[in-house]
Amino acid sequence: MKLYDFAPAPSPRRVRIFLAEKGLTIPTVQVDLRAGEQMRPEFAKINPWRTVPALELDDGTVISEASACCRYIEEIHPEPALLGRTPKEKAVIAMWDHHCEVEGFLAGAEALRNEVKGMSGRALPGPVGYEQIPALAERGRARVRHFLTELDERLAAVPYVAGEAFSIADITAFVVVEFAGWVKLAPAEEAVALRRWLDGMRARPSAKA
Ligand SMILES: N[C@@H](CCC(=O)N[C@@H](CS)C(=O)NCC(=O)O)C(=O)O
Repeated sequence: MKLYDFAPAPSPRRVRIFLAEKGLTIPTVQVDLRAGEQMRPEFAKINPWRTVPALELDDGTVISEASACCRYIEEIHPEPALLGRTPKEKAVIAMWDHHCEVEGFLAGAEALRNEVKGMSGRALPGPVGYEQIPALAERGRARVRHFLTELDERLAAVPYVAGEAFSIADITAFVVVEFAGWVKLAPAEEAVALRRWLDGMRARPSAKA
């Protein structure tokens, strides 16, 4: 098994943190997104969606999408359980993880990719070169602000994003909060619960992944 990765990018970081929480180390292949290596025909053969992470199994199967990579890893290394154990836990964790991905991560990507000059003609990842829409950058920023407020409210009520136990939803939310810094958005001073949780996340050894 090997991971197609790009160290500075947030999506593969979700998988790296997940692996670290499992105590696993696997070989990685760096795909330099800044140099456009994801667009090379060699990589297109591995992942036609031209994104990282992509997990290549020993039989040649390639699993793209960070959440799917994590699902596979959980299935083959169930401990510690990060996707839940009971039907209820699994569904609640999946709900929060998906919410953090769609309302947090994709909002951040919307802000960044529609704003940064270097991403002109790259407003969405993938093989199609979509142009930037500046209004979407504004909307993305508003969505990230809302997400951070909502996350603070959630973490004022429960210790971890999906409830009582650490899970993949914390990993996704953590990557989102750090990614928000790329568009100069951070938890507000008064977001005490979010800041406390963030300190805990940063103190975990997996945060270095
Ligand atoms: N939904 C995908 C998103 C992957 C994604 O957007 N990856 C970015 C890096 S964070 C990428 O590969 N970008 C390539 C590009 O911008 O051309 C996942 O969760 O894996």
